[in-house]
Amino acid sequence: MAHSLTYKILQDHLIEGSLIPGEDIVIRMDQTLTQDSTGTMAYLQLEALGVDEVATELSVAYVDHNMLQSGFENADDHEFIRSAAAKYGIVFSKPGGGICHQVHLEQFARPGATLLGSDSHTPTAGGLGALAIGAGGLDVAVAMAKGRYTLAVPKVMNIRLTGALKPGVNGKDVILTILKELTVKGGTGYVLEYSGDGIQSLRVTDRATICNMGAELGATTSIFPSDEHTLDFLKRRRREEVYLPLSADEGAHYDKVVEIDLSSVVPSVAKPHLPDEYAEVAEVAGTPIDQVAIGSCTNSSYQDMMRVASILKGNKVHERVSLTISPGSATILKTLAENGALADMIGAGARILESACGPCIGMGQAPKSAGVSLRSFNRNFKGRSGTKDAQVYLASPETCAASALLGHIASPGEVADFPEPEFYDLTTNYFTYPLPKDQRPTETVKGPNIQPFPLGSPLEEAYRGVVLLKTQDNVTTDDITPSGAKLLPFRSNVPKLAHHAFETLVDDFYERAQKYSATGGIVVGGENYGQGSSREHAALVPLYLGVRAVLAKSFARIHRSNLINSGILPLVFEHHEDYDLIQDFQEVKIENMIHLVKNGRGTVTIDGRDISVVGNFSPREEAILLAGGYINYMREV
Ligand code: MIC
Ligand code: SF4
Repeated sequence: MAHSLTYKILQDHLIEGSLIPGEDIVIRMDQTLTQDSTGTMAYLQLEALGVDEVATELSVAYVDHNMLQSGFENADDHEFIRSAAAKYGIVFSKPGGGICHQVHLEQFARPGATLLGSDSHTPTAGGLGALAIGAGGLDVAVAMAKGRYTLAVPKVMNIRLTGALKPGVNGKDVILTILKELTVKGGTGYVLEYSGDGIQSLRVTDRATICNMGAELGATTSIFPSDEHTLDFLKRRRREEVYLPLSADEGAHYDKVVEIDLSSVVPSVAKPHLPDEYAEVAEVAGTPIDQVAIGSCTNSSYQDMMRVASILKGNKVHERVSLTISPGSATILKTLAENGALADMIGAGARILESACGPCIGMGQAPKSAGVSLRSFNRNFKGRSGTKDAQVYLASPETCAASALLGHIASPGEVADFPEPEFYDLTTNYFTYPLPKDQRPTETVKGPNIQPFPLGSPLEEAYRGVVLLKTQDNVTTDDITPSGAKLLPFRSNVPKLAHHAFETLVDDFYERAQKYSATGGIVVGGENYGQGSSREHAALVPLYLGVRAVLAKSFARIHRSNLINSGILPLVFEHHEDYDLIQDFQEVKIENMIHLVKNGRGTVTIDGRDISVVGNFSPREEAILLAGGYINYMREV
């Protein structure tokens, strides 16, 4: 049978099961990556699994999120991760080495490999033909421990690109256009597989940008074929030995096909506060801006930086605008320093930040009150920038740079191409490679900020509680467990984070949970509940606060898994209109929870009314829920 590229890679890595959409399979994970804000939890969980080294071909622990070190907390986290990497045989990438997805693309990703990362933008490596999936920390811990990952066989959507990009338009404009077509939940349940003549006009870095923001569509991952652009990318980094040409079989079956004509793509933006709030730059041109931030795992490649430098060269950033630039990796920053592009940026009045996530996750550079910020990033959720009433727009680095000069949103015009270095001098001095097994330390270092994580309890027969909170559609994990400079230091401290649960939606969730601590309760959601970040804190914090179930119209993939892994029931309304009847603080009864989980459907009684709910749990998910979470389940099997 003619297979998609996705199914070819899955087939090649299959350990258990068969490729039937919706069925669980177990695949071999060649590589894993973690970053620090989810990594602390992943390494605590790896310790709890009791292995002595990783079972993958390569695992890398990056530090790129919590970089402010305004107290001992971040530094403690870094030290814990460094020590865990040394103990378990993992490559450690120091702070300053760069953003995990950019560094991984440059130095480690390879066509045809499987990669699991504790970050939702792990699919960036799909730009190089890897099958790269984002997951919660616990799934990544298990992949490190056993080299295996269980997933439901996804459907595959073919995005056929025709035509060629016009000058001044790049991968970011393409993915914003796709977001307009498909919306933030349009990719749910699918791998997005790109093909068509149009891919010839996309370099690996543009492809990586497109795969990166597939996360904003809710897709399981995104992938491009591996071709001469892939070979060129690898050659320039002296890594051509990992090259493998890869594409779908002729006549491969796809569950859905979408066609995009690249020549019709124009400079685009996402308006506040969702990545699918599409507008052409021309429609919002002239909007005054206060801040421009260029960088993030989406758009911080050498190509992106050079195009920005060429726009800034010899010009002056508008006096009202604060322009920040964070190159994606130490290698990129060093190359820019060597070829003079950094001087062009500084000369224009840009603020150069270190190679890290920075403003993308609210680690500094919060805009002023009600400020308008234009960013080359991937997410513009309300409050994520650190300023609740900021208006954040997303655009390509070229649009950002041109707008920074003018002080308002503006079209980038045509940016001249630039020569790419024949060879990049890949910076490896930020890496610590693991020692031979018999020389590795046997202990990890845990400062006072590293607190144990909560564990669920085996499923009880009957349950009584209240509706602790009813939310709307598209609630993000940034809403459930906010991040930013104030909270990122506490990613290894769930009790502390709990005080801020749902704080972008209501200011008293913690008090509500305290008031009903005897029974706990449920959270009610609309469509696409838990979209965005992979942070499992968005499940662990509710677990800690006594949330037993989340009842929603639909769930985002990673968050649903994280809920199950923590032992919280993700239930879906059978009839969406029942959602309208529910209010905060109504009484909740579930008479037969075990039966509900085993049967995959049942009844939740809210305010005396029976509501039909569906679980659709796989046998494995059922066993995990009955055990009260993945760790309990692993201890049983
Ligand atoms: C994000 O972009 O939201 C993050 C921060 O990288 C998260 C991970 C996290 O919450 O730590 C992600 O995308 O998974
Ligand atoms: Fe970092 Fe932002 Fe990318 Fe998340 S989206 S990994 S915070 S740069």
